[in-house]
Amino acid sequence: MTVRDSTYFAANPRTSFGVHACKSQGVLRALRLAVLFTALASTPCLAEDANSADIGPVASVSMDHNTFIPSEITVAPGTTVTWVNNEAMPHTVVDPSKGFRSKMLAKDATFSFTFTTAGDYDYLCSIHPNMKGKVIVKPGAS
Ligand SMILES: [Cu+2]
Repeated sequence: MTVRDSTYFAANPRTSFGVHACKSQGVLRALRLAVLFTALASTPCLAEDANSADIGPVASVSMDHNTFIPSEITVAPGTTVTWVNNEAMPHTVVDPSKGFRSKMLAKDATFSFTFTTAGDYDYLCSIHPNMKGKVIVKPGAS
């Protein structure tokens, strides 16, 4: 069943996810049911949310007006921080010393990093080096 599903998805990239697969024409009923059950079992449209929910606490930082907002946050170890670019200007999230580095983030793009080790993480946008932020990872922070 898994193999057959994979074949189906590969052959029909436009209908790989979710509801539309169930409505497509010319698909065998058995495959449609298999896709439906697969969708119910794994909820592919929500897969990313489900994964991050397993990791632990979360926090978010916006990028807008060439600024990280808030510019400094304090989180507990294990927190996944997600940066969201809320403007048309592209940005990156780069920590030169501790090693996380996003790709270029267009509007509405996100980058997430899970902070497991306590410490201060200064980061910046490599496109706009004056655009700086800081994540403080501290046990007991919420
Ligand atoms: Cu930038």
